[in-house]
Amino acid sequence: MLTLYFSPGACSMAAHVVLQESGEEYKSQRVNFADAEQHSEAYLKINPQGRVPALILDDGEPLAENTAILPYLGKRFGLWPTDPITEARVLSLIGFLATNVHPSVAHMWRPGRYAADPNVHPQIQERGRETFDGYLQQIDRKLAGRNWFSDQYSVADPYLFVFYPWGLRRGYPMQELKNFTAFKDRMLDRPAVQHILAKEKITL
Ligand SMILES: N[C@@H](CCC(=O)N[C@@H](CS)C(=O)NCC(=O)O)C(=O)O
Repeated sequence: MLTLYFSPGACSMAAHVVLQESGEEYKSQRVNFADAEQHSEAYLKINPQGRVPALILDDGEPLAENTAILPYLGKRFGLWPTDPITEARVLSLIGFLATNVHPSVAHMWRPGRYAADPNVHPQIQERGRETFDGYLQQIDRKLAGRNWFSDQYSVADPYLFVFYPWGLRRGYPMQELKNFTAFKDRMLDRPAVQHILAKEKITL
């Protein structure tokens, strides 16, 4: 059975939704950031980067990184395109979220990752905010006239969904992003999304 290590509202929520949608039995294990459990000796054996998500596979071996976990789950549960070009496009979207959008958020909320000197943190945070805001607008444009991030619903959608509450938390006027907001509402219609939001105690 698969086990997901997650933290409420974190990027691990994407894999959590996919596991819930799969209908397959799975376990989920909360990693308590308030107690710095992600840096504990036990958790570092699961993911040496001290981050969630981490997925324990059927053979007991851990798998880290959204860029690996989401395609794996997508292929296992039929939320992944079979056509090579469409697959490349979904990978491109996942890569965009993992390596562009997510780091801009880390600049806002985890400036200590980027500079030891706290005096420069406000500058790093400001740059993160500007960059994140630009990505939110870019995502909104990309969603114009479409239901999902790619042509069909895929694991890229729960991943994209994570960034909507993050935009609210950042204080961006998310309602102004009409296409992203309509996408968020479509996600909220899905029972698995409702279930995981309740389980992780996330309100939108
Ligand atoms: N590249 C990783 C990034 C994972 C990541 O940064 N996770 C955050 C939560 S969204 C985390 O675990 N943060 C804990 C920390 O910074 O101490 C992935 O996409 O899986």
